[in-house]
Amino acid sequence: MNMDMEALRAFFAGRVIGRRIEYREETGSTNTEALRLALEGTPEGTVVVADAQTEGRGRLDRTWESPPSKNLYLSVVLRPDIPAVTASLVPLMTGVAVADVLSQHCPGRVRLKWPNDVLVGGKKICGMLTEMRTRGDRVQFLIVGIGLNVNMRKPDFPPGLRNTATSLQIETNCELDRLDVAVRLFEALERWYRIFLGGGRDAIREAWLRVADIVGRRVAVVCGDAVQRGTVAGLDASGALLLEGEAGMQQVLAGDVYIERL
Ligand code: BT5
Repeated sequence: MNMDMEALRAFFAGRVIGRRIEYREETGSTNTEALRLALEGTPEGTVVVADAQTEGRGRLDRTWESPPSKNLYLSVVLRPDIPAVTASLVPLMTGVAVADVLSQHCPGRVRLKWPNDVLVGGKKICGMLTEMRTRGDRVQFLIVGIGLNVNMRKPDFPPGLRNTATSLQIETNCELDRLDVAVRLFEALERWYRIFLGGGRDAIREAWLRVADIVGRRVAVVCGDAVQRGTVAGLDASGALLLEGEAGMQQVLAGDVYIERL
């Protein structure tokens, strides 16, 4: 055991992501737990990992299914010294990092869905929830939450999700070591976070668009009662989706994207 801890510490030496790891057998939400630690001043790169969540959260009060012993539920504390308005690329950066890891298992089948989903074969395998605290107009910290279905089998999903959700186990027919997936995820996040901090915003947008494969497609974006329709032109500098519609170019800041089939 000590040997393992030493090896893990050596692995994370000099890195940001994973420099402190807090493991919980069960927690309400790793994002809530990470928020608590961030308010207490935990260093950047702290990760909260849980085996199970009892109140896993998506956007807009949606639930994230988080049964024990199956998947990865984790939240990373980031403290970039940047204006808050430039933080909107962080969710896209996270998606690109997750896609890097998943592409090792499912090459050519991983797609990013704006703003925060990762799909394999058209089904949702990962959801991300980024939350931010600001101080004045600057970022105080960000909590990047990632829920990744690793060893979930079809019957483990509630019936309503069985046709829309998937896992690495379902896609590859292999049971995977969650720790191994987590370590590769930390590595990918470290790589892309350095690119982000180094000003590589174009690289992030380009990588995101490549994996999303959505430019030129007709989509409907639903946000509450509002629906915006158009052809995807790309992402603007802040990571907002650009739609070419009848009224010209529109910027989409929030919503769920549906590809319209002709
Ligand atoms: C998300 O929200 O996709 C963000 C999910 C973030 C979860 C992580 S887990 C670690 C951290 N701690 C938290 O409390 N949250 C983060 P959204 O785009 O609103 O999608 C939510 C929808 O995805 C639900 O309404 C379901 O339709 C679907 N869903 C729920 N659980 C799922 C699962 N395990 N796999 C696939 N789809 C799921």
